[in-house]
Amino acid sequence: MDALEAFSEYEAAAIEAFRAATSAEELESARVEFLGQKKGRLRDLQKAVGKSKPEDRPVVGKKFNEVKQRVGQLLEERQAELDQPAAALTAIDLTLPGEPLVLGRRHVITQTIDEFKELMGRFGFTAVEGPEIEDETHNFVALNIPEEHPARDPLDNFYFAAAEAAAGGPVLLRSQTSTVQIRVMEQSKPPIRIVSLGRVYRPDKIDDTHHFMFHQMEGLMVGDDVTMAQLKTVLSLFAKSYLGDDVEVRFRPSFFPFTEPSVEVDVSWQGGWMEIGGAGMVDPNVLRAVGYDPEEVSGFAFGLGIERFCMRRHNITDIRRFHENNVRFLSQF
Ligand code: FA5
Repeated sequence: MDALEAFSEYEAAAIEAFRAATSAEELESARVEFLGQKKGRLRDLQKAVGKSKPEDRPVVGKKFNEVKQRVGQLLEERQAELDQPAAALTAIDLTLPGEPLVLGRRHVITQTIDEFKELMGRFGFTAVEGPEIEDETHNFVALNIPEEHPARDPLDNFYFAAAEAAAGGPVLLRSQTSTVQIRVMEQSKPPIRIVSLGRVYRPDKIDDTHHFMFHQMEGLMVGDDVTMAQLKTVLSLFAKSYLGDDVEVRFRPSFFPFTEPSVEVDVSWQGGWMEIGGAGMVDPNVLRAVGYDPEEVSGFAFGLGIERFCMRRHNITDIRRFHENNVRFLSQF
């Protein structure tokens, strides 16, 4: 085989080997084989040039340089291809729309809670927290709810039978945020102006406006001369601030063991009224239970249904929507 024939065979083999290389490592070993300086095919070709007839040598030498250069260039091209693989580029269709980035958001009830805290903060009420698992003292006894009262019926509450022995008495999921009134008054002296927002639990039958787990905002103001007129003003202003100036607020005489007198609060909705909470003047028995003197201080308290307010504001007609985790529903708020 003469030198020129060896050149073309070398070039063809190099093309084949470069093409077959699919990684940087494979291409590197092909480079060593075809373009390595110390050993490999190039050295053999060089020897072939040396062995050619002296009169042919200039032509053969020129061809050798040409083929060496071409193979060097082919190597570079393949290197560039492997750096940015053509296969991967065709596998991605750049004209397809991208995957949308869905951002999470706070639940509408959480948003409502934050807004309530903000509004009540402007009236001078500080937000405090209380536990969701309670004893009977805070959920009933200190709130003037006697043993035989129907609100204490085991069927109307979620009691933890198993925890009773360890806790040294009955333990239940709180059925109202009024528990926090007691906890705050036990720990501090008047004047008091707090709100407490959180979950409460009752085995109520679920319908459009009732759930077994819902949220309340409790409010408590105690001081030298706190009056029913102040209570009605705060609640009316709060309802109008959150629901709009055109909302009507109605107070109906009612009864709660821990307030006297007591009212139920309704707001106008869809041509009728929606009950949104209970309220009243803190009962002297409750003040006494926490060591206050009812001759010295008076107070008002209220408990509002947060879901009910939120439904009224956003025209949500079914309380179950809050718990279904339907992204299309939740992403509206
Ligand atoms: C109470 O829970 C009293 N603790 C309120 C109170 C506080 C009165 C302080 C006086 C002083 P009531 O059971 O009515 O009251 O509940 C208050 C509000 O919670 C209701 O008006 C309603 O808006 C809401 N609510 C009651 N039950 C449910 C339920 N199952 N699902 C959703 N919201 C409810």
